[in-house]
Amino acid sequence: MVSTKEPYTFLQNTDSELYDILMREVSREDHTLELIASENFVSYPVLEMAGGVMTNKYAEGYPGARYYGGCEHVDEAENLARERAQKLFNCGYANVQPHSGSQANMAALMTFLNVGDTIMGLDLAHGGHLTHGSPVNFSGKLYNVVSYQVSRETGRVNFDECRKQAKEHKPKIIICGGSAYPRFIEFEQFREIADEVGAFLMADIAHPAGLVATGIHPSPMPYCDVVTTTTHKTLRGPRGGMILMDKDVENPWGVVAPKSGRTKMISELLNSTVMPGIQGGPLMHIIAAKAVAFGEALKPEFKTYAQQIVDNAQTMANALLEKDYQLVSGGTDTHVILIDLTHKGVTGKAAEKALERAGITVNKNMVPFDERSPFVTSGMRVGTPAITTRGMGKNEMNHIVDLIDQVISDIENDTTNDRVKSEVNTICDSFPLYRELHD
Ligand code: DSN
Repeated sequence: MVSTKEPYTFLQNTDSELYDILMREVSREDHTLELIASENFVSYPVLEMAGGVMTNKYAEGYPGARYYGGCEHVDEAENLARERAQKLFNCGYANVQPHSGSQANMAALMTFLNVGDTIMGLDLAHGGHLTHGSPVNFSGKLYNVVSYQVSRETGRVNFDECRKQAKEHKPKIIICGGSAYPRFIEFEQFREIADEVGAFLMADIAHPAGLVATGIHPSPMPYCDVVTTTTHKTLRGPRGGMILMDKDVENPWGVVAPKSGRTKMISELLNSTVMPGIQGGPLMHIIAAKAVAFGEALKPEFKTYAQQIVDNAQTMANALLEKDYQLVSGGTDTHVILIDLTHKGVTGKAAEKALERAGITVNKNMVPFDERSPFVTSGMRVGTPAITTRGMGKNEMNHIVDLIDQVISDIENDTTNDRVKSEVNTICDSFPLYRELHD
């Protein structure tokens, strides 16, 4: 268990090789500026629960109906996680067992669809996600995929085209949301299209979940049949996934309970797709850590924090625009900024590498209509959850953009890189992270 008084003593005494690796990672996280939009730093309580003894427990099934004995305390934890998730998102159903966002998406799709059905999702290169129909993912292999895109002019979803595609291809489900879409997800507009073609609507709010929970981003609940998310991005919980529904209703596919002949609720089908459908034993230490994180997110100060994430992203976006960077959609409503580096003459790959040498972690990212491969890309994605968690604000955002610009404008110059690295260290020292774990 992690103790902040004598951290990792057992590991240190028994496996110095792994202890050293862990300490190097603690130090890396502390001494770099983490701008990967999907990453964040959990609190000590979440870290303690995630590193706790519930990792030992097998608990296939759901609270009150497990396949193993001794589940009374993990049941308490999972019930709290579900209750807190429902409160946080103001909804009637939560399944907190998916190991990841991809598992949550797989369970939702496998519940609502048959193999071979048509799905519509945002093109990966336009900000979507692998599980929204990429040919290299289960979603692209099991289903017939029609991808919608953003408009070249606005960088926002092209709803005219999306509607035309939906009318032509009659998808059974439309997925909205993605991993590099800087704007609010337009749930209401997607709902209209879904209704026009008789499709289900699924929202993947993995990225803005913390902003949704605090009311900063619109809620998908009134519009979507099913909602999936991760728990570790803006929501600041442990790495994991979750499935939500506004209201539980009877399934429309005529699935009945074998003994009673009663029509099953969609929640029952979702639950059984997660387990035993695609997962076995739930990660009870992570589910309990999700409960801790949801408890934190229910506190009023989490709203202040979530607003600061967005304020920081907007400060950063404005500073980038002032330095003549092109931003997809011209800015951001959220924690994500997608930068098109084409006219700077730098690839995403080169920018990511140079910035990493300078202690700034970002990821290369395709931009809409990108002519480069996903391994090179013309863009990079930056995000503010992690640096906001460290307590950074407006001054630091402007300073960080200045540092990014110095590196990108002089990408081959090691001296520039070294100078930036030393400024990064100074910033990190002013906003220490997990220092008790390695000092
Ligand atoms: N890998 C996540 C991201 O970076 O957005 C999505 O799964």
